Amino acid sequence: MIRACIRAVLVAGLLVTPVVTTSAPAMAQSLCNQPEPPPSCNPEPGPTPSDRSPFGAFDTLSYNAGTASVTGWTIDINGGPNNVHVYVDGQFAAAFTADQYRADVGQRYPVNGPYHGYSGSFPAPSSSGPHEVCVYGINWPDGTTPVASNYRLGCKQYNVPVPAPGNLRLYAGSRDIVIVWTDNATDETDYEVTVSWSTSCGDQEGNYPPNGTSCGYQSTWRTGAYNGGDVSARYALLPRNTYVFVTVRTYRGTAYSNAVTGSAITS
Ligand SMILES: [Ca+2]
Repeated sequence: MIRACIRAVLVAGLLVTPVVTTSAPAMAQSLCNQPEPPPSCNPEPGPTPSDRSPFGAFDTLSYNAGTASVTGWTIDINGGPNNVHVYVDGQFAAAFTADQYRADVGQRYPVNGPYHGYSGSFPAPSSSGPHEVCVYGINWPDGTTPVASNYRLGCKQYNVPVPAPGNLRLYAGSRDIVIVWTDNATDETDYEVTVSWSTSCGDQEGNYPPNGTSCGYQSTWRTGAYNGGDVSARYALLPRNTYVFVTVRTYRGTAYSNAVTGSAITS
């Protein structure tokens, strides 16, 4: 009876064996599950993670006529000199190597020394309005993983003022005034014109000097955008012999230029 059972197990084993031996990955995995797995199951660990992001500062930004300049410093403790990348309004603009002498950095970080400064100039947008400049310290890797990220040293803004109208000219008639200026802007939304004067209350057509209480009147309107040259506007229905004050400003997006002003007297 026992021998019959053993024979039955052996037969079952013979039947099962071909199935097991064709499953190589299962065999390899099982080797690593042993109490003392072979060396191939335990590869040498990699180097200890030690890469660090750079640090530093974005010290100054200047802008003049389509050229921006930046200065600052950055240190990567893993080596260097590392680079900085400059972005303007989110677009890559320039790269510089931080290897310039900065006595103050050397005093503050004597282990790293003074040669970590950067400075440089690059073309920058000249359209009127604010522009944002951001500087990133680029990581100097030390070969370990995870690789440290770059570091934003800072962001600053420069503003290109909206160009004011040029060469304001006023031509007053008896009841009207013609206003002429030069279009100095290339990207204006429009111009704002204000004409103001004073005359006697309730009598805009009265003569100068007005009798009775003086009242102020003002009219403001917007012109369109222009493509250079002289722009002309006219305001009629003014009282005669009246002092008229005129203001013109360029408008773009959310900002006005400085105002140009002038005055004339109707005849
Ligand atoms: Ca690093």
